[in-house]
Amino acid sequence: MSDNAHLAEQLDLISKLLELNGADSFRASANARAARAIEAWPADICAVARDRGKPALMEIEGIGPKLADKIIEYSRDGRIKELDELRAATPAGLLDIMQVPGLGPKTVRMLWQEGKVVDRASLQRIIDDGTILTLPRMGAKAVEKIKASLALHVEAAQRLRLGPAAAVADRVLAALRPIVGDSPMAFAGSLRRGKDTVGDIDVLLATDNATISRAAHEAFITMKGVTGVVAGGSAETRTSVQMLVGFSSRWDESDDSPPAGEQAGPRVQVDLRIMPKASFGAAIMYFTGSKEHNVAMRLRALDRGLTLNEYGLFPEDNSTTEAPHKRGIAPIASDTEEAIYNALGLRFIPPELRENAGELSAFALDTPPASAPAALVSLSDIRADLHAHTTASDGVLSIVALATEAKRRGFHTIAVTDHSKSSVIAGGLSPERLRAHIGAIHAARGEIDGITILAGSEVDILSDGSLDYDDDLLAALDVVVASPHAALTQDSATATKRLLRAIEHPLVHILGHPTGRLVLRRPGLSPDMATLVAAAKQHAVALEINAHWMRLDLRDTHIRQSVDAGCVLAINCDVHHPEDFDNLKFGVQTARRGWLPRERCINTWDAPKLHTWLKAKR
Ligand code: DGT
Ligand code: CA
Ligand code: CA
Ligand code: ZN
Repeated sequence: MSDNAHLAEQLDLISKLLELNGADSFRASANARAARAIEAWPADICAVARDRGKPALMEIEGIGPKLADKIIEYSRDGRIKELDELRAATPAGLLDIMQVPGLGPKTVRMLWQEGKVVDRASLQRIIDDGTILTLPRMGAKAVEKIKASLALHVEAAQRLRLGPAAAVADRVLAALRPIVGDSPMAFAGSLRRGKDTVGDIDVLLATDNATISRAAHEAFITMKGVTGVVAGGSAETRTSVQMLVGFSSRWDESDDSPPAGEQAGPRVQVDLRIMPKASFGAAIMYFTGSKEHNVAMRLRALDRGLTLNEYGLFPEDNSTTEAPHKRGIAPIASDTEEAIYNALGLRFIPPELRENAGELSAFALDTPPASAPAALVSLSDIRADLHAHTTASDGVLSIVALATEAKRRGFHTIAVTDHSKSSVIAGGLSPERLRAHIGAIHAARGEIDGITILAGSEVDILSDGSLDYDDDLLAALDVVVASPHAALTQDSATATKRLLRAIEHPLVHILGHPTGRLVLRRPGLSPDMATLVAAAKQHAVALEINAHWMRLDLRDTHIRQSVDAGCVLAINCDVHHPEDFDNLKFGVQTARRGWLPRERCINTWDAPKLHTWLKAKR
């Protein structure tokens, strides 16, 4: 973390603690304002303090004499005494509660003063016994929100988002690959199923070679980033370690490369299981899960007089003492998942579908081809991205650089959709700037060929469902993505009306990240999905699956509802940075979890079909 970011964080905390302790609000907001100024300051603020002193600091908008003194103190001592004192004067449990999103200092102060809350346990107590409802401003709805935030906060401490988890798994496989040669190795569990969060990472290695097995075990527990070996399990075939997540991202509050020698930051457990080569298929099937899918599979085997476990599918077995593989009984199928599914009368079931949500009957071999599910969307099917930002708003790429990157990735179409005027922090465009931007997009078409650059906008859906630009301006765009960004705590009925209005707007093509949720951070809107998907179908609006692992919005269950209702969907990367295109795989996995067929995903269509679909609304 840069000094500016760290200092800004400290001042923000001072502001919050002042408010929590009932200091006058002017003092609190002066600290918060300074924090924002410092965060946005393009150069090292401590260098300004050291080299040019107090007068130079006070020239910065938002920094007065008292704040300038604090900055000087920080640049000299690396700390601020006022913060130490405030911390000492505040119950530690309240500092913890303030970390919960949605619980601001004002609310926490009231809970403390009026409800005698001092930590999470006492907060939970007054929620459980209902006394919280007797406190000022604590109606049933407000309490529901606090409950949801608390649950999310607890979950966030125990689970990891898909993107960082996949990066850890890739690092683990890369570390082991040179040691295990061409032995089969893969990750399994919820990560392979593409769930939006994972509890731990399961890695499987198949080898019959004791030397490789020992070396892999040794390399695994000494990998870079390992902070501890978890006890338990027979060491050679099952090992668990704690590993630093160490993943840098513009979304994560934590900077991940901890200073040398310091082992800070979030961790995740990684399990390594080493299996005999002959049972790799059975093992990866078992450890991919889900548990519910496994149970259903085992019952299907039993129905056929067979036994299924992580070593294989075995003939009828009446022994209660020892598993069949231990008694030298040969499996019917074990080396590949496909062989096992086939032996149980099933076609191969993609991992993303293994949730015991109808996949066994849908993939039965005796299902007539006409009623078998259509081919699911896959990564290589995606040929277009319809939601991307440039330097005109909050992206880092120019129009041409964005198009060049999209072309390099094999896309035939890229839509430039910068933010609209109400997204002030994201640099949203005024109508005049958007008109000029459309001109710039048209001009960029002359600078690169082999890809279609569409002029678009990610237009804000305001809290009442109206859009952030006039219709005549929207009509000048090739593509309109309408997204909610503010007022994301609206109640369900209001949110439904709001989003419905955007869907019914004749110039809107795509409903962008429809709920605005952030995984493990913010619940977002909870509209009535049945109403929305019916309207989206009727008005031919594509619902977006935002592929960023922080969003994955729509989520899997919503996607399935949309698919069942006959909607088309879009999978978009919401690119701000060139690497954001890499998130596409998470969007596709989420789409597959929602059973999205290829032809119902507009990003898979060829250029003429996609462009015709877009023009139908112009
Ligand atoms: P997670 O880690 O909480 O995100 O979820 P999973 O699905 O990765 O679960 P995990 O890591 O506990 O176990 C990996 C897989 O191993 C799981 O998906 C299915 C299988 N498995 C684990 N425990 C059991 C069990 O008690 N019964 C059955 N049938 N399968 C299990
Ligand atoms: Ca797992
Ligand atoms: Ca596990
Ligand atoms: Zn957006």
